[in-house]
Amino acid sequence: MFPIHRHPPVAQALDEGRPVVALESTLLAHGLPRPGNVETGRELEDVVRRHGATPATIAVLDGVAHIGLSGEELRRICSEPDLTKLGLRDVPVAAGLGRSGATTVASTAALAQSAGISVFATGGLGGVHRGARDSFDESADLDVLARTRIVVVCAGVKSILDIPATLERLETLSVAVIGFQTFAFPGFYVTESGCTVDWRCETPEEVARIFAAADGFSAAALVVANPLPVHRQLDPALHDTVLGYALGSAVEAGVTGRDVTPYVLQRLHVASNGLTQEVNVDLVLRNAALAADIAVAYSSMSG
Ligand code: PSU
Ligand code: MN
Repeated sequence: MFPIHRHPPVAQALDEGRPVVALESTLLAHGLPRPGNVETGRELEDVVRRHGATPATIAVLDGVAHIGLSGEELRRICSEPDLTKLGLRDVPVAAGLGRSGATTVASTAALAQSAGISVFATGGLGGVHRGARDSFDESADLDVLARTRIVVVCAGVKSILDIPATLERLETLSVAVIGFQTFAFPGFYVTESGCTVDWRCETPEEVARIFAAADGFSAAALVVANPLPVHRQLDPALHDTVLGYALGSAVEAGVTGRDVTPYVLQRLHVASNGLTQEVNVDLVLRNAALAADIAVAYSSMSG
């Protein structure tokens, strides 16, 4: 049997039908530099609590999938050397071998759903990489979202990707994408990606109603795109400059597979003197707050 452990406060909240928000660990372990990532992990959990929900940071420790982490376990995920990045296909392998790792959007969403959690916050989804026509590099996030019933709050998809192609794939996969108070699809570090979405909604209650309406009909995720306000985005000109450099340096270094995204994010943090990191933390915290509001609205509807 697949080994899964529910952190006691999370188990209690789920059993009592109280709102819970899943948080992923790859963005902490592989997307943000150490040692500040631990602080971000704690802040994410705090913001979810302040908005009335119970946080469940998800990771695999010594072969056991953890739904919610203790303070010590969170520290471990943020500091263990050479911690593995676990996509969905890697999770049973790590479980069978007794290994540890951080979970991506794909594996976190799947684990959250299996634990009965309905709302999940991340930074930016994975998607179709630039040059995917040759490399075939498309994040497993997309395929898993097509068959995982969960609300995912994000600031769009990471701007290192081919954003129009990613939106096309989400349409093909029948994953609904809704702008939160906007029709402009966000560009992760920047408020607008230049792409638009077909639907917008204005309140957490509306998101909860949409998710509830899909019950028994759609098995796919509902993606809620929550842009940064303009005054908090990364300067778009700086964004384009550092992104060009970071993508070029990944090609030069010959990075492939699951290392691409962490490598490019790390190059961005260095090239921008830490500005991309600050913006990344800011947007994830905002997504966690909105996710908690949605979880509260959804649980008061279903309860
Ligand atoms: N959001 C962030 N930072 C990240 C990620 C999301 O703000 O590092 C991670 C997520 O875990 C996502 C992963 O699933 O990047 C995508 O990796 P890949 O492109 O290899 O599928
Ligand atoms: Mn990939």
